[in-house]
Amino acid sequence: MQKAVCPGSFDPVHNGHIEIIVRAASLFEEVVVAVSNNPAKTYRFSLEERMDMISETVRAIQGVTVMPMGTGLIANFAREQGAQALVKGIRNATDLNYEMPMATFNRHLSGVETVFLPADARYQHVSSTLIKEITGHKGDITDFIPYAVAQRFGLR
Ligand code: COD
Repeated sequence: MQKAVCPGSFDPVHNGHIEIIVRAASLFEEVVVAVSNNPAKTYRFSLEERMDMISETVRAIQGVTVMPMGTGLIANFAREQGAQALVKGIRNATDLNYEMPMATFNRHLSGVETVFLPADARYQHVSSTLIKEITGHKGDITDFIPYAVAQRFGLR
């Protein structure tokens, strides 16, 4: 297989996401990190900020590019990109239960398979939501976020 899409909100990207992107890049020749921008959702960081933080973090990883997903279906985006797979990180049973029906619908809609990668044990508890909450209370989460994200939070 040649090309995969790693989709997400990445609000902000954290080391759990990055670890999945690195592993996807070791499996596929090309990896497109697709950054969603759902108008119905409120993001802490703008699409441009989220893309900048990821781009800065992954720029040394060969074969990885960062693109806006647009507001449509990820299945259409993946097919337009000529991707063979979507790659998703799975932290626990809740993630799996949430992702399984989407994987089946996405395959039905586009023929694109979903590849689940188990989250690394170091990051199984990490989510963008908790990163924002802890940072809001001045907690130290610098072990779990890339340098570019720490800078945006004013931690570096
Ligand atoms: N370790 C490993 N993986 C992780 C971790 C972690 N600590 N944290 C999150 N992940 C994984 C998530 O499981 C997910 O696979 C990915 O990283 C992105 O996570 P988030 O939280 O940034 O992104 P989400 O869950 O908000 O993104 C959802 C999508 C944008 C992918 C999804 O809603 C989508 O595809 N939307 C487009 C509309 C669509 O096509 N809907 C589906 C219809 S079937």
